[in-house]
Amino acid sequence: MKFNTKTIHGGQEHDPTTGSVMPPIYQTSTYAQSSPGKHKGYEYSRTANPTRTALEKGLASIENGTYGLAFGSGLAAIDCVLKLLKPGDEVISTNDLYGGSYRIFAKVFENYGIKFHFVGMADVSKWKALINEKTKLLWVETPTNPMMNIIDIEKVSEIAKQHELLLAVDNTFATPYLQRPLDLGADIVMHSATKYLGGHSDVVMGALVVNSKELADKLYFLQNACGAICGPMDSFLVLRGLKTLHVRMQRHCENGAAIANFLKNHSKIDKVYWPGFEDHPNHEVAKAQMDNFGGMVSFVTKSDKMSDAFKIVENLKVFTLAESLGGVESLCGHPASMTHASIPKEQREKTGVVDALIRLSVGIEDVEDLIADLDTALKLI
Ligand code: P1T
Repeated sequence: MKFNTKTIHGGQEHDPTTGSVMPPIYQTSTYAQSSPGKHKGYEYSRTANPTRTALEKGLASIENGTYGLAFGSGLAAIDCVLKLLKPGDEVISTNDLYGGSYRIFAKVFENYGIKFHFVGMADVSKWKALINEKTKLLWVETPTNPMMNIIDIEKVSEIAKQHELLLAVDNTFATPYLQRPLDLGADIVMHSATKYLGGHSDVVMGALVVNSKELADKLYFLQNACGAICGPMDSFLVLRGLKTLHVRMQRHCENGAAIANFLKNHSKIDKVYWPGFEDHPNHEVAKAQMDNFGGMVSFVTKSDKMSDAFKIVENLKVFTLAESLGGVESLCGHPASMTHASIPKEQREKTGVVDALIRLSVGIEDVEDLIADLDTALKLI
């Protein structure tokens, strides 16, 4: 099956009891057994639930993977990956990443004896020397949140293989519509399914997809042993989201390109971060590993003032000022005080997350309305 067919049919079957086209929301915690251990494949809903199983199969299918796992949030999915590690192990992670990912690494797992190196991963020569016998995991987010840097997954995966390291890629911004990390050599794909996969800002969820049976068994063990699973209603909602992922992403990309170009040509704007620009430092890598450039755009005004950034986000009317991204509606955010507030100022400014930075999640409304909204707000500064 090709991608657009997989989003709808991948890993799915009609419900065997009724023929129901969508899987029922199996709102049950447990399943009857005819004799101890004799059951129909389901024992307890932390371990497995048929609605979640349908979603997990769908997730595996669209990422060109074999095994999918769904969790109660993106961070719960990251937590599961980190629990593959032991005290003394080291991780090399990109330094430009979602603030909550930084927080779970630096403020939670550091306390359990795991060491994290945060470094710009776009340039391999800058971080290769950090690899030592304790290094176990490479953590890549690409495009990065919120600076839209691009990391060459294939190149990182060659290094991971040479040194027998696990490579995990947070594919939240790109989605498998644009980029399939397992095909490029990654071992684990991670998602905040809260974003584009769900697509409607009505659910918080995380996901992992892998190909290796051995790795999948370890992750399924942790998913069940630690228990950060999602419920059947949320599984149903994200499964429904997957079915329109391709048409939504197509429009997100079109609108994202139009907004990025509008901002680039605006007299009051200094920098626009979007990998579709030919002068983006990693444009060639983006072109090679992604099928288009997505709907996320960040920018800084020429005044470089936080007060102007606040004025813009407070006065946008079609864009809603809110955390999160990837829904059908356009959102704007101020990373320094919102999504990336948990990264120390000095550290975040090094990667470009300055106080004047604004991040847009461009939705699928009529783009003329989005441009008019930005134009009106920019007149106020
Ligand atoms: O929010 P949650 O579902 O737990 O996912 C965390 C997460 C992981 N990775 C990336 C790239 C993310 O963007 C996120 C969540 N991000 C936001 C809430 C945000 O507004 O950036």
